[in-house]
Amino acid sequence: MYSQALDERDGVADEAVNAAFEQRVAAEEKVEANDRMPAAYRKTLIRQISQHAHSEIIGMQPEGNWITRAPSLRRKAILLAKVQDEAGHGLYLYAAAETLGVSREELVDQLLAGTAKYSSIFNYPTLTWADMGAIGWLVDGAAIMNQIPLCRCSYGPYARAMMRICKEESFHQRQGFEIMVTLSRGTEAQRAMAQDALNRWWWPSLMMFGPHDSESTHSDTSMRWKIKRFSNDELRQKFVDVTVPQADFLGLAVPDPDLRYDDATGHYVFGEPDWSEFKAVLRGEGPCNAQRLAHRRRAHDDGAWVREAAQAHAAKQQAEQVA
Ligand code: BYC
Repeated sequence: MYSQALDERDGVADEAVNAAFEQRVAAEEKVEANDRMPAAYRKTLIRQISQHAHSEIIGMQPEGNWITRAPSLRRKAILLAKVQDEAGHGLYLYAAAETLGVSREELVDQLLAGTAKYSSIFNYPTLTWADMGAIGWLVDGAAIMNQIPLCRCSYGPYARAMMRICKEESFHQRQGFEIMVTLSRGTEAQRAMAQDALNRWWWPSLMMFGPHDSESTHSDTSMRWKIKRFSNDELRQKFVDVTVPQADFLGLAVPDPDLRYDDATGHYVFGEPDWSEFKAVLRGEGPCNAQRLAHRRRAHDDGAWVREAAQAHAAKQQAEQVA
């Protein structure tokens, strides 16, 4: 349980402790679970890691929707493996958050109560098979762009969890791009499906990086503490620079009339995402927010017997060890 005792041990009022911590982080030393740390550092890590864990768990739903309808056995096996990986990522991340003194139950309760955030991207529907391609290519592509720098995060347990996650994400991204290649080289109808998926997922993917730097409440502190290595806008720009040539390769059009390559800077100039839509999704008013939470709550209730059985088994084993 995240407790006041931890805050007190962290010495929020102890300037010497905080100064020593800042120096260690500036020197690129890793912070480990039992180290003293400012309460605000602990709090922001719990916030970010738990939001990330929730995103992985809720992120299973849009793709889970297509497991039974995958167009071949091969595609079904790959999609099943990908969704299982996401469950695993959620578990590593809850475990990393637990090293900070919060319990998984508490975090899961926050998600189920609707008081915790998870990535905006998972509140959009997956309408066609091409969405499996677009999610892998764009959503996992954006995730990798954001998460590779997190492998160098100052908090050791999070950084180590991210290394494993990133290896799997790169497989996810490639499987998505391969679906897009297949569809874009297919029939007219398949090409149209791929274009439609790109049209619907492009802007929500850009929103994954968060608000503009000027609107980002946590960036400055998180960058000073080397939790974040790049700002939201820097990562968004990197993503656009890498992804637009991939869309060209696929022969698909990025749905942005303002998109152009700027020779002078060597970067793409792109239009403005609809931030009012982003804010609405964060308020719980996206197309699928209610559906995603309702499904998660149902799955949690349906799994009650598994948790009870695991606890009974653990108690039995413990009793046997004592005997
Ligand atoms: N959606 O000060 P800011 C995946 C919130 S999983 C919702 O810039 P920060 C995958 C932000 O939390 C993808 N909320 O925040 C899984 C903050 O709210 P609070 C998830 C967002 O933390 C399965 C407020 O807006 N990836 O890839 O410095 C299948 C102000 O923002 C969003 C991660 O979680 C958003 N898009 O930066 C496939 C990576 N953006 O907490 C793929 C780890 C911002 O004050 N997280 N907010 O209430 C991060 O890197 C950072 O937390 C963010 C935001 C870049 C997301």
